[in-house]
Amino acid sequence: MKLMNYVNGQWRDNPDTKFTAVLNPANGEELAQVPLSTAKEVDEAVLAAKAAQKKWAKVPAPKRADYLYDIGRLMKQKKEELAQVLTKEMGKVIEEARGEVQEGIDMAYYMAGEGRRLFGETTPSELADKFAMSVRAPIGVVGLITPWNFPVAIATWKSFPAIVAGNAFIWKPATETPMMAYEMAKIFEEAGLPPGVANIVFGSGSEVGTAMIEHPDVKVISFTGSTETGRKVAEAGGRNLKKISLEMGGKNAVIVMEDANLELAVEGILWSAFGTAGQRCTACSRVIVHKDVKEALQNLLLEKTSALTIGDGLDESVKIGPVINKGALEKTHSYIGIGQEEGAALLTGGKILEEAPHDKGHYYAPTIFTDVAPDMRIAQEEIFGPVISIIEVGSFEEAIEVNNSVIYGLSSSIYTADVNRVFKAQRDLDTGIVYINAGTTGAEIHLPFGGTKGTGNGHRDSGVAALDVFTEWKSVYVDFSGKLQRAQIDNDI
Ligand code: UN1
Repeated sequence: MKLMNYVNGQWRDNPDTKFTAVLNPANGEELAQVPLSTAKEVDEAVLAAKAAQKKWAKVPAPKRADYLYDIGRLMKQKKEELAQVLTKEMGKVIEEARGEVQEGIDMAYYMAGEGRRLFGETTPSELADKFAMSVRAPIGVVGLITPWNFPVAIATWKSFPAIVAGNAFIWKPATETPMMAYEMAKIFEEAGLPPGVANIVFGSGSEVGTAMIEHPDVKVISFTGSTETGRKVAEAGGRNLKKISLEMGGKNAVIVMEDANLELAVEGILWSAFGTAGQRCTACSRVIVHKDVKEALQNLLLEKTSALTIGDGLDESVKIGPVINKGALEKTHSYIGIGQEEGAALLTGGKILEEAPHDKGHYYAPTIFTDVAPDMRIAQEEIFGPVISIIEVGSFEEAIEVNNSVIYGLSSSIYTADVNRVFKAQRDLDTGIVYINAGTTGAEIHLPFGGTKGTGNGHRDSGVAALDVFTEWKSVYVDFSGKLQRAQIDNDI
């Protein structure tokens, strides 16, 4: 199957376009061919989006939201079909794929509700017979660049607020996972979204992404991906005076204090560390444990890890799917040598699974390092694979300090029974998301999603905060005095 761009409500192909194969990471099977579009296709999409946006901005927000209710309903109807495609192209296990599609459905209904709110503010004027208010205005054409690890959910975090706020968008999905975008384009079409409001241009970041960032008519770039790429997006976007919203890496930790429920903590760690084969920006990759319970926690972790089944995510009994591609496999594996050289002890895993039934896909054994020092590379750098580092600490204060000692600040978690520690932790953990007695993953769509430090640049996806990315404040003054009233001058009442 050859995928086509979706521009101005049409499926477009170009005889000169080159393609690349989309491969199932579980078995290497070719699923589709994805176009590698060029700046020309981006220009065409922006032109269509610009024309469509002018009309779309005039559609009342509750009516714009009606399309999102339809999109949500269609996603719900096709939930299983979408989840199957998602597992095939991305590799995550089917249960998680269903969860991800559900995240998109939730976002559709949540943002549809915003169509009847999109609250602004009324403010007293300093002058008599004058009315002042601030309203949220659409921005125009916006560019969305999304990653392969959450090909549908993250796209909905960005595209749905963009739609309800009255913008038109160009979406560049990751070339590894274009099929979910293709499915979403079909849903946009079926929901009758006016042509040009939603446009999808497939291709690489260096070609399509760059063309979007450089285009003068694209006013916002909302990007999720690595910190390294995000920095380039910010630099190019800055030069072009764009609003840039970045969601990037993480080095998330679970803290386990001596008063924690260890069984519960282990379940949370395994789910957050090895779910999605560790390929979430929220994945747990450090376990910071109090010395009194380190041994017990380690033993439990080892026992439960050995029971995890690894394989094709379409098999309902499988708990860990493949990593996305060979590059990811190699990058993950390179950290084993790095960790060992630094003096960490490998407790389990540390290998690429190469024998049947794992020989055709990209499978990595869930890996646990212990005796890790907080400043080792394995405890500082984002690996984005199923690897955790256990770090021992002697106190609550030290645990917080170690948690905050990385350049990232996305998610953190603490297991403790002490209510004072709970409140101190939620205040002092320097991350955009904090969990108490739960792992580092599982953010809900109606709360802001994002992080501090090297994880972001102050913006948030999802939640009501997403509207701040896709709207601009407009302050409106209505003078009904019938005479010239001068602010700051005629105000001595
Ligand atoms: C990501 O990690 O890239 O909070 C997104 C979570 C999911 C979203 C993760 N709801 O783990």
